[in-house]
Amino acid sequence: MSVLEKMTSADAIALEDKYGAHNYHPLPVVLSRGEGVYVWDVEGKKYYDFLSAYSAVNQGHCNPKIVGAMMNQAQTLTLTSRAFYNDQLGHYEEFITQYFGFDKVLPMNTGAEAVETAIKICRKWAYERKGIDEKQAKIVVCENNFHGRTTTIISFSNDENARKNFGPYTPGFIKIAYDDIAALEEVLKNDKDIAGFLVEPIQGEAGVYVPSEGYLAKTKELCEQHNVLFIADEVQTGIARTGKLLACHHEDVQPDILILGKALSGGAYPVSAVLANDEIMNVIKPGQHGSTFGGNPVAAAVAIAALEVIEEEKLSENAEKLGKLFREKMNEYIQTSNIVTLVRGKGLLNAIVINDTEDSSTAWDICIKLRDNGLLAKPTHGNIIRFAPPLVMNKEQLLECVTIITNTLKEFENQ
Ligand code: IF1
Repeated sequence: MSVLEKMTSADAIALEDKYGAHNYHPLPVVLSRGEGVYVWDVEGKKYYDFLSAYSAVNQGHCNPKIVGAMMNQAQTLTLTSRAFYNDQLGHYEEFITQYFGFDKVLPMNTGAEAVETAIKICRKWAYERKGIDEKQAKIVVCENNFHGRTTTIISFSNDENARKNFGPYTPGFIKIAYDDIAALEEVLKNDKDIAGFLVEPIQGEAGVYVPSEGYLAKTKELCEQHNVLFIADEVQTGIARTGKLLACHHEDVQPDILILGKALSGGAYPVSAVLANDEIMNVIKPGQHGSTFGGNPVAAAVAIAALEVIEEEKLSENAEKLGKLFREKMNEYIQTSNIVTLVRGKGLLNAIVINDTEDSSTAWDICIKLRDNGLLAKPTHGNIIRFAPPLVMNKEQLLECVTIITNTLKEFENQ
């Protein structure tokens, strides 16, 4: 194809199919531009983005303040490695620790790296502060968790597709049912080697499962009683997505270890972070953990801008308000629907359950139709469709999206 010919969606898909690993099955749409709540495909068709890159683009596509901070730093100093200091990192560390209320931050790049970092810190704290015997520390996790794709993380996944034939698996994890306080209490009472409890405040990938009111507060309390670290994975639920700065804040819970990613950069750059207080974070000494890009000057500048946007544009409040409106409108529709059984979520992290079997293609077919009608979303597992627009959406845009969604669903009624 000559460089003068404009690439079509089909060309782009064919190139990825031929030269790219087949580790995804994307919805057939090829995006070339994003701005705020909108994205455009290579043919120029405009869509509402109702996935936000899995809640990484909370501040809207190509947010001017975030991109401006990135461009400014990128033409000044991009990477020094941590072999030397740089003039952005200390300022960022002070900013983010005060923003979330912790003594220290360990800067990383991806969510999975931050989860791995939290696991390492928790284990080291268990041996050097709690006094658990070396190599005996265990971390409690929940059934149907999603914390990333590294070998250790998929070792404690129960999603066969995510873990099959990637063994041998990392030991030291105990799985319990999500939203089951008694199950956690049972483990903590009977096993002296528990170092931490790693939990998503809302299980995103599993299908946006919101735990019972009080679950986070009660499990945090149990962890305190048993000297176990409460580790909140807010990679997807954090940064205003659920209507509070952190999903833990709905129950006034301050985690012992906080994991952030995705919207920490507004989707402009890979930035993740692990936050904790000194008595936990100070178990890490020089040379014991790190990464080439962790804490780089561009990440520092981008993350400050991304967090400032959350505050300046009151995106937590907007997510809370529009999320309630979304669920209210969807519930009105569901009263008369035979294709949707329920809507659930918090803030602007929501999902609908399609009235069909898990292995049916109905949810996928609905997302294809939503695409044709100008809105992009994707099923999570089987018959569940996640809806997560950028938090900069306004009421008129949300109501237009509700109309697109309900009109599309009506095409599948009584089929
Ligand atoms: C994929 C899922 C969402 C996460 C939580 C850690 C990570 C994620 C709670 C790791 C990442 C992404 C990964 C991406 C799709 C997306 C996802 F479907 F995989 F599960 F959002 F629900 N903790 N989630 O949600 O962060 O290393 O990706 O930066 O792998 O397909 P990461």
